[in-house]
Amino acid sequence: MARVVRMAAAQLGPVARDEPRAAVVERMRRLMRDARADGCRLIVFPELALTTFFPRWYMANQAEVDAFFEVEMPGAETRPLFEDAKRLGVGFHLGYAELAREGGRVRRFNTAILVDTEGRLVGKYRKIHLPGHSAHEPQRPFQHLEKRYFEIGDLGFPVWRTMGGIFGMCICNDRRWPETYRVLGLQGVEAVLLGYNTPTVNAVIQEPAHLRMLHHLVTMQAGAYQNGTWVVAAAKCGMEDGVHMMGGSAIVAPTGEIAAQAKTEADELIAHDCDLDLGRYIKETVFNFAQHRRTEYYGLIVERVGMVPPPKDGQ
Ligand code: CDT
Repeated sequence: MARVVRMAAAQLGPVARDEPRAAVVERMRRLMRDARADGCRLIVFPELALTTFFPRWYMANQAEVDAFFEVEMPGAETRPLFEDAKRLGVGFHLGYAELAREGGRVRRFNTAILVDTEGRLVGKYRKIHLPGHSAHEPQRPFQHLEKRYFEIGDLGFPVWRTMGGIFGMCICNDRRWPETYRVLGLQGVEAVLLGYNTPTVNAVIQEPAHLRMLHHLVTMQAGAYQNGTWVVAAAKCGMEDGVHMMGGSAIVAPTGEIAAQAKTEADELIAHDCDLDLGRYIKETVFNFAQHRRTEYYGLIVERVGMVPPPKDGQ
């Protein structure tokens, strides 16, 4: 019997810097109700969904930065999402800035959680590929200070057996890296859930908007096909506090095909009946890892971080 889970990507339009958490949560709750009405069992919200994408600003005052972080999950403002999950029977993936007190110190991560259809928190992922820079670079039209405001995630790329399938998570820039999908693929992932905030303009080099969209889609399509998994990706997009953020939320099938894609740059739900067995033939044939992977030749992937070209003639 086919294992079909109807999944949704809940794209969010811009969240203004002064928009209260409670107002954003109300927008998300409406999308959850729409997802329920559409028969969905799982909904994916964007990266740092509860606030504006604050790494675009340099802030010297840590208290000002910390105002964008959640110190508990659920907290007073996010609890309704958990209650709705249980009441509606719709699980969710949510990205947020996490302030944790661990080992006697304060730690800050760009985090995503997975909540099941009973409203239980079943999984947590902390973003590993943090893009951007750590020092203020005033020459840029806008900053991308994820390396300043977050630590590198320390939880690896786990998967969870829940809601009838095997689910993994990553966050935004992680989706561009084949390593992300392969580590999840080696654990049999059937759906990779992710949110993103991607500026339409490259702040350091001229790059046409159509290429930005191509790179967003092509990496997810390759990751899906090469690991026989669904990929469900939700943007926060539109003109947010003066910076245009890319839309293009998508549900990608294990075949690499785009099954659904957002049309707007506003709050929008896209949904698809995802057959979790669709990737099985890929996992059992062309990408049957046990039969075909040649790990004896892959050592460089973990031994070497940066590219080292061979010496030039005579050197
Ligand atoms: N949020 C996030 O990871 N955004 C990046 C922008 C890259 S430019 C520094 C992304 O990969 O979409």
